[in-house]
Formats: sequence, C-alpha cells, structure tokens
Amino acid sequence: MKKFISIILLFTLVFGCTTASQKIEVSQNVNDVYAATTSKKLHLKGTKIVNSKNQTVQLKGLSTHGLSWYPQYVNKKTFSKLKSDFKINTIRLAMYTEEYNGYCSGNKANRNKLKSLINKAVQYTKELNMYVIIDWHILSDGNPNKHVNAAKTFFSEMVKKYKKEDHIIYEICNEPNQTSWSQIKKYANKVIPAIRKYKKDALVIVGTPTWSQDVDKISKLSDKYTMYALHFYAGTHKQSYRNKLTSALKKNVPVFVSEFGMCDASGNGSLNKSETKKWLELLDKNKISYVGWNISNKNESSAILKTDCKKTSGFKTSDYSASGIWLKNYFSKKKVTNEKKKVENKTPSKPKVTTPSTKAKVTCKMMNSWNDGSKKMSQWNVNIKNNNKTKSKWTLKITFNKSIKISQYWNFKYKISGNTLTITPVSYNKKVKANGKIDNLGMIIKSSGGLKVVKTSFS
Ligand code: IDC
Repeated sequence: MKKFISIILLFTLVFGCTTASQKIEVSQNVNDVYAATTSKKLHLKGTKIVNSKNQTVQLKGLSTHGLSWYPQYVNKKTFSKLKSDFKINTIRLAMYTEEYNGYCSGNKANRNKLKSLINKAVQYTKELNMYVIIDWHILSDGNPNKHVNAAKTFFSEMVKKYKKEDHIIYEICNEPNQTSWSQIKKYANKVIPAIRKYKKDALVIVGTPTWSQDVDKISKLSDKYTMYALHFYAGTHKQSYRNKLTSALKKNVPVFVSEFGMCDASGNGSLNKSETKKWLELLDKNKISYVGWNISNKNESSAILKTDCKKTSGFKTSDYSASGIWLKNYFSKKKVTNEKKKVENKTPSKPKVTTPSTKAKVTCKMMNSWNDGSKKMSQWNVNIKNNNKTKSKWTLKITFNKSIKISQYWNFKYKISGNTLTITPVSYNKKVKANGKIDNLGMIIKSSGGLKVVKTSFS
C-alpha cells in the first residue's frame, strides 16, 4: 500500500512538474507570432487582442494588393513562404469595392471570382495555422454607406458560410474618407449586426475617418468585439499620427493597424526606414497588431516583390524589393537599417515636368493611373526643392492642360480655379529652409484623361 501511495505521489509530482513547465513555455511564447495559433479563438480585453487562454496576442501580417489585380498571390505556397520568411501569422485580403473589378463596380461573374479567391484564402490560412482578414476595401467610394446594402449581404454570406471558423477577422470598411465618424457609425451599426447574426464574437475592424487616421476622434461602438483601424504610410504620417494612436489608447480604443507602408501615402516613393522603425517599435511596445501593404510585384515601392519577379512562391532574398527585405528583417527580428535610401523599385518615366528655374525646383510626377467609368484617375507625387531663401509659408500653382477634380490628397490644402491647382501647406510643412525640400505632396486626380502639367510656379 505504502509503495502504491509513493508511486502515486511520484506520478503526481512528475506530472505536475510537466504541466507547470508546459504552462511556462506557453506564457513565454505568448508574444511569439506563432503562439496565436495555439489557442486560435480571439477576443478583446481592453485594447488588447487575447486568445482563449487570455494571453495577449499580437497579429502580424501582410496584405494582398487588390484581389482583382493580383489574384495569383492567393496561393497556398505564397502564403506558406511568406509565413516562414517573414514570420507572419496573418494575411489580409484587400477586396476593393469600387476600383478595377471591385466587388461593387464589377459584374456578378467578377463577384463570384472574388468570393472564390476568398474561399481559397480561408482554406489555405486555416491549413497553415494563420489568421485571415477579409477586407471590404472601400477607397474612392469614400463614404461606406454608398454600398451599405452590398456590404450587409456580402458579410452575412461570408459569416454564415464560415461561422465555424475562428481564424477570420472581418474588416468592414478599409478607409472611409470625405465623410464623418457619425456616417461610419451609421454604416457599422448596420453591417455588424449582419455579422453578429451568425457569429457573436468574431473580431471586426472598422475604418475611421480620413483614410483610417482619426482613431483619436471617434466614440466607440457598443459592439464588444470591434477594433478601430489606424493606417499609416511612414513617408507621410509621422509623429503627429503616432500621437493620435497614443491618445486613442488612452481613451481605451482598441486599435488595429490593418494597413501600413514604409513609403508615402501613394504606395510609392522612397522608403522612410527610420519612421517605419519608430512606428513598429511603438506598435510592438503596445502589442498592437499590424499588416504591411502589399503582396505583389507591382512597380511601386510598397510592393514586397521586385517587378521582374514573376514567381508566386520560392522567393529568394533577391526576389524581394527594398521594402520586402526591410520588412522581412524587421518582422523576423533581424537587424534593420535606418538610413534613408532611394528605392530601386521606381516607376519608369511617366509624365514628368520640371520647372526650368534656377531658383526653386518643382517635380510633378504621375505615379499611376486607372479608369473609373468614363473618367481617368491618376495618382501624382509632387516634390519641391526650395530656393536659397527660408520661407515661413509658401504657395505652389500647378496648371494642367485640362480641368481636374481632386479625389484624395495628402500633406497640403488646395483650391482649384480653371485648370490651375493652388497648393498651400499644412502645419507641419509650412516652413521650408533655404535649399530645403518639401516632399510627398500626393493626390489622386479625376480627369477626362491625357492629363499633363503645363506650368508650375512656386513662391
Ligand atoms: C494603392 C495601390 C496602388 C493602386 C491604388 C488604387 O498601392 O497600386 O493603384 O491603391 O487606388 C491606401 C489604400 C490602398 C492604396 C495605398 C497606397 O488603402 O488601397 O493602395 N494606400 O496608395 N491608403 C493609404 C495608402
């Protein structure tokens, strides 16, 4: 009997120890990017995401480019390779609503194609133990209410179909713009109930005003499992935007950085490594989840693959672009460099106009263009090199060959009169030193096409 008791005691001791050491191992791994998958179901606790063991989990991932533009990367081998190279645990599926073959701008066959891509991605991420974000990628539609009915139908169809899955996060409006929080709230209060009908506790991300920048200016929804999107592009959004994050956290707003880039808000231009590092360190410190833009080989610096890389898996370091390599190193905790370097991944010569002036130099560059119904959208980046006098305020006039409308813009204020766009600074770029630069004035213009800059003047 005595022997039996001591065997039991010994057994309990050994078993107990093993359990304890397993517990320690789990809690040490909580912040490991893979730990999230050990206890998949996610909840919110204060501003933090927690798993079903109540451990804080930080999601890190990469976003696809528009699913209609780059469907080839919705591929198990791609996801698996990115998971191991970047040590990410999340893939975001950017399904545009209005741009090229968007969910709302395209036809039914197109909608079915998009849904089939989502379906594949849901399966692949599940098999790979990753999370997936289904992103209703509004952009030029501005106010999400424009397609609220389509959104309701889409999300209820998704959630009903995937109600048994715990690895899906629903992002209901990528970047509302030219609209207010009360409009977004109105939209969210229609779409979230459609989700809750089938899934009480799935995480939802809602976009915030001004292209998901104003996390500091919102009042929370009553839904318990909703997070609020903050997006940044390190070349454009710096300390003042990090302050928005800090103030949101103080107000107990759960923030999810569902999209960020190292370049400027156009998705192109030079990378700002030191600002990216500041951002990611702040996010890591606060265990805020983040997703980098974008998985594609598009000729823009935010694409993680080089343009000449036609592969969809088996990437070598030399297949990744400058931002791809930097992010891979940061995500996988390798040393990253800080220096500002011009990216090699630049858009080749598109219309470029340089003021023939020995004083200030203005460069207006069309980075990108696409159709929007019968209109043409084009994305421009404007840089100014000042003359040898410090200015405390400045004005830039750009005259085009035809009339324009601005649909998005960043880092300036403007007025349009005839074909002339008059740009004035915002608080942080008002002052420019002698021979200093004003970088990253960006805009998306709507016109009838064939747009050219005829004249610029800077004073
Ligand atoms: C950009 C893409 C670009 C595409 C454009 C379409 O990088 O190739 O032509 O959209 O409008 C966002 C948006 C995201 C943008 C990205 C870069 O969520 O769709 O992608 N950006 O401009 N918000 C801020 C930046």
